[in-house]
Amino acid sequence: MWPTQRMLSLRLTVAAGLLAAAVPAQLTLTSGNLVFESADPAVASHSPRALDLLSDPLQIDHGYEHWWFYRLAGDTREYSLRDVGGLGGGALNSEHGDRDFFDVDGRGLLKASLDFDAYSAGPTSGLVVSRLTVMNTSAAPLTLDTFCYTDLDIAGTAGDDLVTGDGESHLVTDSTGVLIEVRGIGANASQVGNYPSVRSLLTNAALDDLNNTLPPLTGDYTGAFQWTATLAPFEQRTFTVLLAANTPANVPPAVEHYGAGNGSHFETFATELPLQDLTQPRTFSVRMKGALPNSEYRIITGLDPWMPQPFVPGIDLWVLPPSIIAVYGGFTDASGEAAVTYQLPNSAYLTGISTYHQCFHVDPAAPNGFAYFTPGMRATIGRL
Ligand SMILES: [Ca+2]
Ligand SMILES: [Ca+2]
Ligand SMILES: [Ca+2]
Repeated sequence: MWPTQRMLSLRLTVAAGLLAAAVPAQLTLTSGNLVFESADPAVASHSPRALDLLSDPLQIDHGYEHWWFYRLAGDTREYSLRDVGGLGGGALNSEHGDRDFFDVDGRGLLKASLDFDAYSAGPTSGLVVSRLTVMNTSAAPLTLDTFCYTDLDIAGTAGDDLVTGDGESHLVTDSTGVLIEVRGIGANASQVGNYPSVRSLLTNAALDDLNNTLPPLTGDYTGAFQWTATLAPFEQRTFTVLLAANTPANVPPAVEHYGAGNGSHFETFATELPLQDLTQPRTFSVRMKGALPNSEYRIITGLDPWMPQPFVPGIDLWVLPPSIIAVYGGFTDASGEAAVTYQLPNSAYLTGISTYHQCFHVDPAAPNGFAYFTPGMRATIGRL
């Protein structure tokens, strides 16, 4: 009895260790003096996750909480993105980490990827990009509201912060002069308020929309942005919030998904943003996952997006055909993945240019009988 029990206990301990190792307690990204930390998604709680945001040699924490929420048409409250329905991801390198929610809340309707990128812009400045990409994995259109909540306490002190800005930009500072912008790109609504007014809206059991109470605000800054979108089956959309510390971030790097594929398993993605960095060589990889192992694939890159037309029957092209500048292909690896990596030349003239990408792989089981295709992915070369 005893050895068996002991072995079982050991195996359970090892299994628990492996599970714990799969998703660390928190995600930590560093770039120069910029440090970004986001606590684990919760299993039960709808509370926003703890945020650490440090940006200068003094290494003082200006962050308190930051997280994403959603509500589908028909829901009677907002939900935090939680560890329910399968969770993956982690820190892939010092500047990029992600959280993959395989089946959000186990509802069989949505999958989501939360990507964080941290880039130093100087000894006292840097940019964190927090972007949520969702896909409608169901066979019917879904109307979705997404919310991004942030609580900053500039210089580690709450209650003395001064907020200016508008419905897409909250500029938060205090007497120390540290300035952090929270920018909700393309947000449909916004709200600022003293803790915990906005937080309560997103975490309580009632349905709430942000009411466009905008800056100025003095006190304990909290703020949120809201986007409303209807997604067709297999359509993917990206929502982006920037945390810009002591930098104007006039041309931020960006990766945004658009359009729809012909299945929910096959995706294109990026694990770094295209950054024009004159201090070091940078690359940008267009990646694909979820394809068949060892299957023939193509990755296309163009300079303009396209609304699909009946050009190739059974394929929706999300890149304008005459704008295509590169077609890369081969066979996927044993995991059904592939990637093409571009060098970003050391030229400021590329700043602000967007490229458009889409992936394909051969599979006779696809709805069209020959291939799966992904939604489109737009990448904009930024500079800090
Ligand atoms: Ca303060
Ligand atoms: Ca609510
Ligand atoms: Ca605050």
